[in-house]
Amino acid sequence: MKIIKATFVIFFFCSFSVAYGQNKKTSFLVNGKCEMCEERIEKALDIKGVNFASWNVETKMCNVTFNQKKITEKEIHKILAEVGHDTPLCKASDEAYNGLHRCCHYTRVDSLK
Ligand SMILES: [Cu+2]
Repeated sequence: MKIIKATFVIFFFCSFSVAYGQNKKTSFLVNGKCEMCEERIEKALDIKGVNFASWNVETKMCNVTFNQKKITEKEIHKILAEVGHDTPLCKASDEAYNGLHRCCHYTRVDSLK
């Protein structure tokens, strides 16, 4: 009976750590300007594999928790570039940037090219 109990406890902890290990918390810069950008960024990351996404209009930092089995960090950067926002890993196309609302035209940094 003790062995069964011990096995169960070990199994429980193993499955817990595996599930926990798949989730990664990260924070990176996303260029943007206003609350409309915040909405666009957070909406773009409302996808499978991303558990949490929040962008701060003042710090321009995006906090993301995602499932590494379902999506990679690079893919997240790519998605943000596709909706027009430069990140340190992925630059938005001129087309995507120009498609943004006038008030969202943030200053592009050359180092992000
Ligand atoms: Cu904006």
